Amino acid sequence: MAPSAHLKSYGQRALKQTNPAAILLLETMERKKTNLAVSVDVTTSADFLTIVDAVGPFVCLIKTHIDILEDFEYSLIERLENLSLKHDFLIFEDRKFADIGNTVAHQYSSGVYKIARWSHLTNAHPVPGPSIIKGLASVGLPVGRGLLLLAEMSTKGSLATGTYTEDAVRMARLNRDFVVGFIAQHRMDGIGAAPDEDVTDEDFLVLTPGVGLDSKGDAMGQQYRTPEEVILDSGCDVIIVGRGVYGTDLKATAAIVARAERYMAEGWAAYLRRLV
Ligand code: 5BU
Repeated sequence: MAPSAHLKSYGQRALKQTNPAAILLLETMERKKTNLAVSVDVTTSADFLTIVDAVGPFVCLIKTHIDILEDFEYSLIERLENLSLKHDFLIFEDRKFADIGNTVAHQYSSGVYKIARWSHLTNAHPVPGPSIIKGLASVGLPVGRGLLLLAEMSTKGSLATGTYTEDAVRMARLNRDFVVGFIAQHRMDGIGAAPDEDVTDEDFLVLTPGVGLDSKGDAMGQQYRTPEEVILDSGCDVIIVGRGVYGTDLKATAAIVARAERYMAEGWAAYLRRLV
């Protein structure tokens, strides 16, 4: 049997992908030697841009919740895109779409945020069934975007387990052009496949939130694992870190940079240990 795809380098894996966003992400990870994504969950544009500029050199991806910015103006997007070019990272709006195909297509293309215009990757809950992928793909595929399905969550008591997770993987397999992988806590290769289905070449990206080095969780159900547990033990590809990097003092830029460097180093060391 062929070795599981995640035992190859990010660069080798880029060669086998067809979706432009997946290729860009893997190439960026290889080039910058980082599997760190920072989730910049702050509420003012000034803090947001300062933190993105500070952590930019250390990340492959910046994850946004664009709707939590209190002073959002569309011009922020141009500044974010400039930082993405300056520091060579991709953008992932963690929108967690969850409606019928027609509605999500509007939410993705239009409204205040026009997510498909600037976000290389976005994500969706599989709960509505395959029509959600169809709706989002009608907007995202023509402009080279990629979708991650939420197959598992990091929170205590999450309902996204067992057959729900298996069904998410089956949905992804049927939409390989647009669905590039999962938000999940483990590698998903082969999950839910029929006995006669050949999935040996399958290579879905797994991006994993719930990563922290100095804490096991928060007071609202978040659960943290270390980069080593996520990348080496669970075979995931990207560690997503929010508060572990930006911390509580948003003005302490030097400390934010130091933490980004630490997570980058830990994530990359775990990846090098799993390469065969
Ligand atoms: P934290 O500060 O590292 O806990 O932030 C984690 C981020 O990842 C935050 O933006 C969440 O919305 C996001 N997240 C998560 O924590 N767990 C999940 O299962 C999913 C997203 Br899906």
